Amino acid sequence: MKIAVWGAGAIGLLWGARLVLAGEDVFLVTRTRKQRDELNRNGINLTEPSGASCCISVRAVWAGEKMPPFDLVLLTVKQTALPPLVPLLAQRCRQGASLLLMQNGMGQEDLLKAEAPGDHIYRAVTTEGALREGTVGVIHTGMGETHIGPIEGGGETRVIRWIRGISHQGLPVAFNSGIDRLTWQKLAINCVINPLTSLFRVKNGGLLAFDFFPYWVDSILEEVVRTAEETGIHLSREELKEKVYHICARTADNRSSMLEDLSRGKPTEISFINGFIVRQGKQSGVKTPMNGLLYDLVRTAEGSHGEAEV
Ligand code: KPL
Repeated sequence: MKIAVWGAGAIGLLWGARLVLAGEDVFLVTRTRKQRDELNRNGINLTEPSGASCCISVRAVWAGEKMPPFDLVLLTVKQTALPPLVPLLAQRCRQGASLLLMQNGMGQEDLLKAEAPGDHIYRAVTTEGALREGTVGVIHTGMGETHIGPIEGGGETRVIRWIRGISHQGLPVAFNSGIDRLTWQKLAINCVINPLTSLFRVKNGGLLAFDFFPYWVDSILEEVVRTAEETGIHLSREELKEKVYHICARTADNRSSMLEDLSRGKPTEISFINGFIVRQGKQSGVKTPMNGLLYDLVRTAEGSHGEAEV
């Protein structure tokens, strides 16, 4: 199976390295020629959670150049980078290829379904920590697990057999037929941590010190739970609340991806996180004032780049 890891950020580099080590036929697709050249010259510099590091040779191609047709594409680019990629993906994939979405947030599946109707779409939800270092380096900051499942049911497929195969080779992945519920749970966590850390310019653990935090957690999660319910997904607010506190504590020293984006003047994924809840709420008649407020505030902050962190 010819595999592409499309997007060589932290998760892309981590998965590119792992798949090469597992002996898979994999290409890393980069946004820039510079990163392609460096990867082809130096490989991926992977630092394990133990601190040990090694260099892994990879084949990298630039998104705009000729490449072999792929059977499976791991999409590790941000949601914001996806729309212009969709026509390219259609050209670079074999008919009936599989796409594996590895981003935060929800909302781009419809675009992919419309533009690549024959393709099978899977989603991954990961609890692994990875931090990009320079152009070709990635630090694996925390072990975790990645659950993968189809976004629309279906029987046994080549990709499902592949997931089982790589999990037997020691890669921390598991097939999960209920990936929708896990995706909503991850979305709920991102709806709380990402906008609040970026608006208050604190690391994930910093949120725990704010008096207002419990109130915000309850109100944001309540809206997410009610919105999810309308799509047939049952979530428990109490369980989500526990997860939010647990992640804030476990990743206390991390800057959320949205805080990173905002500080660097890059577009954030807010439209696919709180913005997704607002859109879903409008469709189903659920009021979402807290998520709406956070969406508006982050959109406003996107206009003013690079302020100092508190
Ligand atoms: O997924 C994350 C992100 O930063 O996007 C969390 C869970 C908040 C960890 O930082």
